[in-house]
Amino acid sequence: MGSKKALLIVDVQNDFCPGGSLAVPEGDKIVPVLNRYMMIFSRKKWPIFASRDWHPQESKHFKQFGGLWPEHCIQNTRGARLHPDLRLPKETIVLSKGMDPDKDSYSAFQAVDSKGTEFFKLLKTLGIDKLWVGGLATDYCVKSSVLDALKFGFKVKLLIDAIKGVNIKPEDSEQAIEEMVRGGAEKMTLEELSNQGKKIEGG
Ligand code: VGL
Ligand code: ZN
Repeated sequence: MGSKKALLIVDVQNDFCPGGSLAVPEGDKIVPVLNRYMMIFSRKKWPIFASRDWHPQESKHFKQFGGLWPEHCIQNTRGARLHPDLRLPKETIVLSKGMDPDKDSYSAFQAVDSKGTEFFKLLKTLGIDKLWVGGLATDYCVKSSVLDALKFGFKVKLLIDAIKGVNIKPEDSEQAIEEMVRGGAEKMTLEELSNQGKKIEGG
């Protein structure tokens, strides 16, 4: 039995990058790194998923309506668009989440594709058992997606050169990484990958 991997890029959207309404410090710095991971997956014809936060104008997720956050990633706005420098291969499957005005949906496992099919179902249909995860933000949507993936039995490589956190408290991202690793995620970087050479097939 072969094992199959997929890449999950979490919420690399304008509003989470410098200049956006909920900017993650240096959020855009991970874009070129993610582009390299995408090249690897694309060449191997391994699936690539890109999730996006996709909120209605009014949502309990926003401060204005009792939630935690300034308005961000409102459907069909510039802020909600995936970062323009992200070189998504045309086969990339875009997932949307956060459409329910009554819920905070941080995990990509709460996201659906353009036909409304849930991420978990898509992974099962494709026979995926390993996920490589990068994106924004380490301490929210990346963490939540990774912990869900582990809970559902996927092996996870956390791409620590391709994540950035909000850090409401300065230690939030470090703690999030520890929590993911404790849950079974393995840390990975592009550099390690190139040192390993061919081992990527098995990894
Ligand atoms: C996120 C805060 C609010 C995220 C989404 O993508 O990490 N963070 N909504
Ligand atoms: Zn949000």
